[in-house]
Amino acid sequence: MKKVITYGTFDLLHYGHIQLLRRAKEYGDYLVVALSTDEFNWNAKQKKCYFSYEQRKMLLESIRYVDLVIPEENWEQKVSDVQEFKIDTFVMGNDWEGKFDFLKDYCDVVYLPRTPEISTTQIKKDLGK
Ligand code: C2G
Repeated sequence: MKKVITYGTFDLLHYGHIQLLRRAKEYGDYLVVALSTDEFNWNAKQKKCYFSYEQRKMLLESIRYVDLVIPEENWEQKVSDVQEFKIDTFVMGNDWEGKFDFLKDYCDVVYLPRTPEISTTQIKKDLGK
């Protein structure tokens, strides 16, 4: 069984996220999503999520491409995640191009083109109008 992992906040889940998850799943049979906790989002990414971790986790678990959701609590857990879950391929959107190449010692690393024109920031801006 080929296993894939990806990481993210996935707040205000939108079709760009779904496109990423759909393409990530094409690299294997089992997709693990490491979902940023509320604390990690705030402390490490200065992101204040609209939906809580539990709400974002429930949303992700309802997506057909997703097989398991685990918490992302820090920047350092990726190597141990890849080893613990016997991951074959790590996938991220290409806004992270090159940032996780250190994982190439442990698994394949794939950066996929982001879905243009949609982002949580854009949604919030448009709704604020
Ligand atoms: N994404 C995308 N197209 C968009 C928006 C997002 O392909 N229009 C992808 C991102 O590239 C990322 C994933 O969807 O691979 C999740 O996006 P975010 O929730 O914004 O993730 P981020 O905050 O970048 O967290 O350790 C890694 C971090 O946790 C990634």
